[in-house]
Amino acid sequence: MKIIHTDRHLGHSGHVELMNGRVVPAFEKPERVAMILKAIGERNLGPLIEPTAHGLDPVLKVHDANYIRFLSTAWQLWTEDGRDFPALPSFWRAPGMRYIEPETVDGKFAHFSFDAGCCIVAGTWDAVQAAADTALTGVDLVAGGEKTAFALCRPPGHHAHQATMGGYCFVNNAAVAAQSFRDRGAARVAVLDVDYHHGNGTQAIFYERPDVLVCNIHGDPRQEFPYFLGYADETGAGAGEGFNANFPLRWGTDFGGWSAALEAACARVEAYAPDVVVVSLGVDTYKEDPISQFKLDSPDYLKIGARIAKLAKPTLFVMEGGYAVEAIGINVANTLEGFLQG
Ligand code: SP5
Ligand code: ZN
Repeated sequence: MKIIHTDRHLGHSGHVELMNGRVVPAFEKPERVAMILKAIGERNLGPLIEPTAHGLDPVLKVHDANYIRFLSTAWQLWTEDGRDFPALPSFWRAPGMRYIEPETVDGKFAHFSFDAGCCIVAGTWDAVQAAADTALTGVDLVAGGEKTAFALCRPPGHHAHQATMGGYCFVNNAAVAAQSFRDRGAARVAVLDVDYHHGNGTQAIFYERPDVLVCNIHGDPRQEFPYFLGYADETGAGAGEGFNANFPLRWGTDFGGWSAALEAACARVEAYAPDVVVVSLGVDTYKEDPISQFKLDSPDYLKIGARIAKLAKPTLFVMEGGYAVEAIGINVANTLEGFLQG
């Protein structure tokens, strides 16, 4: 399987997040990709290819133009204000407040974010664009007839809404890919999100659409980030009613409980009979993940890959989360190897 990768993600580094009330180095860091590349190379899973430039049009099909303008100018706005350190929001909107883009930098950061998980540095926008191009190059390969491909996106994407960043995510790479498959003639696309966290952005983007089925297996929002989306009763709305499926699981869930949810999610995908599957691949379900609470072990990822292969559909893997840097490469490589052997 071809692995799409560029070192342009390296510009998104030296950033920070808030953890338990303190500013700490971000868990979403460049070393994650280095470890994945190392494991993929050791297993000979496939050649690395560079993404090709696709411009912003495919991104603007799932994100608002004002939001993309903000992302592309955020670092400039921040530094024009005399700040020479990484940018973070420290204000947010509450329900009942106005939805109007402020003119000033802190107001814009507040308007376009839902947490302090999206620190912006000088190289962030270039890395974000490169990640979207990485996903879109994966679409080129799979729409062009390859059985599968792995878009090694960084930063990740599944928490990003139409006009909101959060959870380390700026542009929703998996949603951009799903939309691009639609635009290239796929009638039905299924997104299977196996990241530990609910893919709130992907759900929101396609919530009222029947042409993209979104299935999510994740930490129960009663306990876990992003807290305010991901309940089992969110089944889609309007024309999209019945085309969203959530499988929230309690902290401490092991592979027994998790794989039962995967089976149920795969049954939903099979019933939908999609032309193509986009897998939002997070391995933060791993037992040693520093910010997560599931108990999956490295060999379990071989079985996950094999179950996804059993769907027997063209499949694009898009990288999302996973923060246990020592094991992230093994866990991603196991998923891909399980798929290739399955
Ligand atoms: C793409 C992705 O996986 N994004 C995850 C963003 C998670 N951000 C919030 C993490 C909250 C962690 N809480 C840990 C509490 C430990 N005391
Ligand atoms: Zn995650």
